[in-house]
This record gives sequence, C-alpha cells and structure tokens, in this order.
Amino acid sequence: MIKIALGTSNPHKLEEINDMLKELCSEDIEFVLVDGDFNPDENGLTFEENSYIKAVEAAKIMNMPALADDTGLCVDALDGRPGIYSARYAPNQEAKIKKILEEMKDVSYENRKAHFACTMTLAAPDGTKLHVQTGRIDGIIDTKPSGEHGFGYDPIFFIPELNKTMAQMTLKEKNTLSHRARALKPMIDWIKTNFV
Ligand code: ITT
Repeated sequence: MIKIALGTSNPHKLEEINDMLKELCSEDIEFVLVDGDFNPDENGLTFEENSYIKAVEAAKIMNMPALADDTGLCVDALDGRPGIYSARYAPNQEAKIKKILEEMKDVSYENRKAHFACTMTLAAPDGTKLHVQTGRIDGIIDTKPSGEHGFGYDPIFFIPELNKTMAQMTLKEKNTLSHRARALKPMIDWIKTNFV
C-alpha cells in the first residue's frame, strides 16, 4: 500500500480528482489531502514549474510523495493568456471571465481557439521529481458564459464537437475528456507500474 498526498487548495479540483481516482485506483494506493492551509508561492514560469512547486511543498508537509497539478486557459487570440496567470487574471472568477470576454469581443468565431493545459507532477519530500504528465483539451471561447457545472473558466470554454461548454457537462462527462483526466490517467498508470 502506498500513500500519496494531493497538493491542492481548490475544492473543485479535488472533487474531480477524487471522482476519477475512485475508478482508476486500486486498494494499493491511498490519496490523502494535504493538511491545513495550502498556499505555496506559485512563482514558476511554466505549468510544470508551478506543479512541481506545489507537489514538493505538499510532499514536505505530509512527508510522503505528493501529486499536484497546475492548470491554465490558453487563448490563441490573446497570445496564450491568461496561461500560467489564470488564477491571478482578475480578483475573482466572475471578473476573470468578464475580462476575457471583453478582450475577445471583436474576435471572430474562427479566431476564438483556446485550450486548457494541465501539468501534473509527482514529487518526493526530498524534492525529487518522480514523474510529470500533461493533458490538454481544445475548444473555443464562447461569447457568453453558459452552464452551472464545473468551475473556473468552464462556462466560457465551448467544445464544438459536443455543442456544449465545459460547464454544461456533468462531472462524469468532464472527467472522461478533460485536460486533468488526460494527465491523471497516465499518471496513475505510471504510479501503478513504478510504485505499487
Ligand atoms: P491549487 O493551485 O491549490 O491546486 P488553483 O485554483 O490555484 O488551486 P491552478 O493554479 O491550477 O489551481 O488554476 C488556475 C486557475 O485556472 C484556477 O483559479 C481556475 O480559475 C482555472 N482552472 C483550473 N482548472 C480548471 C478547470 O478544470 N476548468 C476551468 N478552469 C480551471
């Protein structure tokens, strides 16, 4: 049996990861949430650097290997913004969405391409980077928010093939195709092969 800490302070992220872990994990792996207030200084310049900062911090606090993800919305017409600054793009989520819609107000449908990028790092308490996985999903930035599910930028992230925004998907649906699912599934496979 191996114990792995989850380094996040975002309850929505935690809900998604826990739901996926129920299906992906065997009894050999137990995930535990990092104790206390978790707010490491995410001063990296890439998703990978920030996911590593969070994973190592959680691993040190819990004295066990830890997994963390760093995620962002990258909008082509905004040169990849907000990207790694997705959490800090405006003071609250409503303002972040408003800011993007405002910046995109004159952008045509065909130029509204965007993707969610997620990088997950598994690290040890001594700072060893054990494994990294990335996941991505492509879509377009809608002209208005729709949907009640999900969190963050999900209400403006439209997936044309499914004719819905990420916030119009149930948790289960999002977890079949999301950037986070596409990083977590191979990460769990790696853990099962190399750890258990
Ligand atoms: P932790 O660092 O504690 O895990 P966080 O919310 O700061 O929590 P990120 O830095 O990875 O996590 O996320 C940056 C922002 O991107 C976050 O504040 C959300 O607004 C958004 N975000 C992350 N995952 C998302 C998802 O699956 N769907 C929509 N928006 C997401």
